Amino acid sequence: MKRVITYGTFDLLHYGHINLLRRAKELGDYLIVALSTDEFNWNEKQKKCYFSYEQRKQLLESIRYVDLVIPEENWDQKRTDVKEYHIDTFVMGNDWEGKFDFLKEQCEVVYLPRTKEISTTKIKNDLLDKK
Ligand code: C2G
Repeated sequence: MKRVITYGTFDLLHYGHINLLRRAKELGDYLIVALSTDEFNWNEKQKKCYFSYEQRKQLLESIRYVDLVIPEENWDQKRTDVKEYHIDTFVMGNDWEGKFDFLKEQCEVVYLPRTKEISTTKIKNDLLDKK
């Protein structure tokens, strides 16, 4: 069984995220999503999520492509995650191109093209403009 992992915040879940998760699952048989915790988002990415970790986890667990959701609590857990979960393929959108090549010693590293026209930031801005 080929095991795939990807990481992210997945706030205001949208079809760009779904496109990523679908393609990630197509690369294997079992997809793990390491979901950024609220603390990690705020402390490390300065992101204030609209949905809490538990709400974002519930949304991800309802997606047919996702087999397991685990917490992403720091930048440095990827090496141990890959080992602990026997990961064959690490996947991220290509806005992260090259950033995680250090994992190539442990597993395949794949960067997939982002879905261009959508982002959580765009959704928030468009809603503000409509006010
Ligand atoms: N994504 C995409 N297309 C979009 C928006 C996002 O393919 N229009 C992808 C991103 O490239 C990423 C995943 O969806 O692979 C999750 O996106 P974010 O929630 O924005 O993740 P990010 O904040 O980049 O966190 O340790 C890695 C970080 O946790 C990644």
